[in-house]
Amino acid sequence: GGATGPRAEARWGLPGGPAGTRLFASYPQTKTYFPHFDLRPGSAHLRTHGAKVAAALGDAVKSIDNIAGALSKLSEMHAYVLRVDPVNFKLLSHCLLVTVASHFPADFTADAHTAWDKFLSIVSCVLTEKYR
Ligand code: ZNH
Repeated sequence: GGATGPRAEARWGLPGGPAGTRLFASYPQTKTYFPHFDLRPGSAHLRTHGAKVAAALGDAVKSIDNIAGALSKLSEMHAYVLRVDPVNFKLLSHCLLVTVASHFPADFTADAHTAWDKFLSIVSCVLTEKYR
């Protein structure tokens, strides 16, 4: 991507915490995966976990030609241990997109939108492919 495509955000630090806050506020059913977390906006759990998710997305960007390889451990974990319903990946991707757009409104061009959408679709595919 361009000015605010996935590559740029990986450098600046993706706002993973705020995306999680949006996820749990807009789609409360997703909270059932985190009964052991304090999910109030800005909580330490949200910030720590958001940073982990953002770091994984950064790894995916660094291995943009082999995202499946970069995320294979996480793919197994989400399929076999966490058992997250694949539907939720669409919801999180949407929240990530909205978060990036609202943090970087001027840079969120149609091209940046397209790049993010494509990138998050690939990541979601990789993280859910072991279910099948
Ligand atoms: Zn997830 C975890 C990433 C989506 C749920 N994840 C996780 C981690 C990471 C991630 C990195 C950490 C790991 C370790 O620690 O080793 N994710 C991710 C990504 C994505 C995701 C990149 C996309 C984009 N997840 C998701 C969803 C859900 C989830 C959608 C639901 C809703 N995860 C989860 C859980 C966990 C995780 C539950 C665990 C947590 C704890 O800590 O406990």
